[in-house]
Amino acid sequence: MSVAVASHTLAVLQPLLFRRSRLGAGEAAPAALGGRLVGQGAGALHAALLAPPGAVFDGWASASPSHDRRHGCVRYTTDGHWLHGFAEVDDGTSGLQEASHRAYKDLFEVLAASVCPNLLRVWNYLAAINREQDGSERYRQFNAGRQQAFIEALRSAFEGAPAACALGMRDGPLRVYFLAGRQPPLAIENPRQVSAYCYPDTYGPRSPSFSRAALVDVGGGRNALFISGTASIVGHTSLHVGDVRKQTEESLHNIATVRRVAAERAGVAFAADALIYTVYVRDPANLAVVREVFEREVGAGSTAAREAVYLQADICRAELLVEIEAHGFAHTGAIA
Ligand code: 3EB
Repeated sequence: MSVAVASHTLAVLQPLLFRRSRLGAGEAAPAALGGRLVGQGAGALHAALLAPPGAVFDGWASASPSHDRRHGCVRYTTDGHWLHGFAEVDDGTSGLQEASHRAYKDLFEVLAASVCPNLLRVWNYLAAINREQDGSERYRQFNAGRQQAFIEALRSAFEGAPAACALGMRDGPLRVYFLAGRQPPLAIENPRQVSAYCYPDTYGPRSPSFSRAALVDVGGGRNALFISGTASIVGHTSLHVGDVRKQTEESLHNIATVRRVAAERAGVAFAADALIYTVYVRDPANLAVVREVFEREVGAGSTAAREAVYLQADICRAELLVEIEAHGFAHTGAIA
């Protein structure tokens, strides 16, 4: 094959594929880029899987061959069209601010040296997110290190930041999973909420660096919508303190608003019942109520209800009892 043909082939975006698999189902993802394991197994998140039983792997893939690489604290896989990886840092010695700075510094170095420099979606997991340590809450320390790394790498920590989530695990190192691509995503904000990167400093001296959602051309005439972790926050205030039912309803109202804004931008609907959800529940005793409200919203018999994953995790504000993230695909032309 001539070089000209090879480079022409590379110019066509290889479609990004996603599969949520129950472990043991025996399905092999094609040319897997990597993903997130929850439940049992080596490398699984340090969080209890409340439902379904067993283990679940959220895997990203494309049809082209990929290569595993390492850089600093980052392990990643890329096929030249998409890049998935994770940074892992034990914050025990350095402290969490330094750990999150290092995770993001290393992952930005990976992206800067790749043909996939654009961060689309980030999943942040850290132990004891609400614990006070050395005079400040660990989530605030995480935010400080993250924002500093964004700014040093000349990345937007504000408008145009990737979609993200940040959850508290029972223990373990800081782990930051990330998905990147060749083209920048279109950042989506929620008109019911103050953008997280504009939160007042009562929530911490350095604001969180994420957008409410990201819309991405994933090839094959499809767009992906990545909806960030979404909680019971209106404006910048936590609502329904102590009421898990209302918090779940408010979170889903926020997700519906983000879906509507994304649909306007993409010119195509992202139906609630067609998304893939992860539901983070602080207190496992609240699972039944959260699930009831969630299934009522997305439809009891829907694929979304059947495929949803419920994890026990701490949310980044101590008063928040539930957080929901989602992503999905829609067939469409280019993003308007
Ligand atoms: C919020 O809306 C809830 O720090 O990356 C949601 C999604 C939240 C992402 C992050 C935090 C993050 O502020 C918490």
